[in-house]
Amino acid sequence: MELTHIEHIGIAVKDLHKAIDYYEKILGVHCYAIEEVEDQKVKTAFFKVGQTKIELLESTDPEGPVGKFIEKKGEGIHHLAFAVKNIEQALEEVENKGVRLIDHKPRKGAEGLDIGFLHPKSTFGVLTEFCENKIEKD
Ligand code: CMX
Repeated sequence: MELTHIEHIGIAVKDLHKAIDYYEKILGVHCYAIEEVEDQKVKTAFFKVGQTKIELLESTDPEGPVGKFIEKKGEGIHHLAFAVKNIEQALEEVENKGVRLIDHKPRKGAEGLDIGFLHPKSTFGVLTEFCENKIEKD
């Protein structure tokens, strides 16, 4: 398995537009995309800082993963996403080493990436995502 870089850091927020204002007007980074991911029950906003992205996540459903996270823990860092070279192989490899997976097979996430989550109870409390950009490779 090869992790190439930190693809993005996911941050749960209550109000996407207020959070976008902070990143744009105070930190001076440009929001280059807003996208709803229905499957994940979130609306996302993306910023680039070097080759790492910041993904802001506003829940669209209190029963979704981000809605439940905010209810329990409040706003804050929600997950850490690593870019991997081969997501199917990376998920299989960590599972064989005893890590509990949320996704046994990749699914489609924001920006068309293939994504898969590792359970935070198995990863020292950090919800961890693997991402592979198959679009760039086509
Ligand atoms: N980071 C760390 N720990 C987390 C967590 C997070 N983001 N979300 C939940 N947990 C913890 C809970 O606090 C709970 O801990 P305790 O048992 O000590 O209280 C534990 O994980 C299990 O929580 P749960 O109530 O049993 O399960 P949930 O229904 O809250 O689901 C999780 C948790 C991680 C399995 C679920 O959120 C999930 O499947 N996440 C993956 C998908 C996702 O997060 N999508 C949103 C982002 C999409 C995108 O990037 O586009």
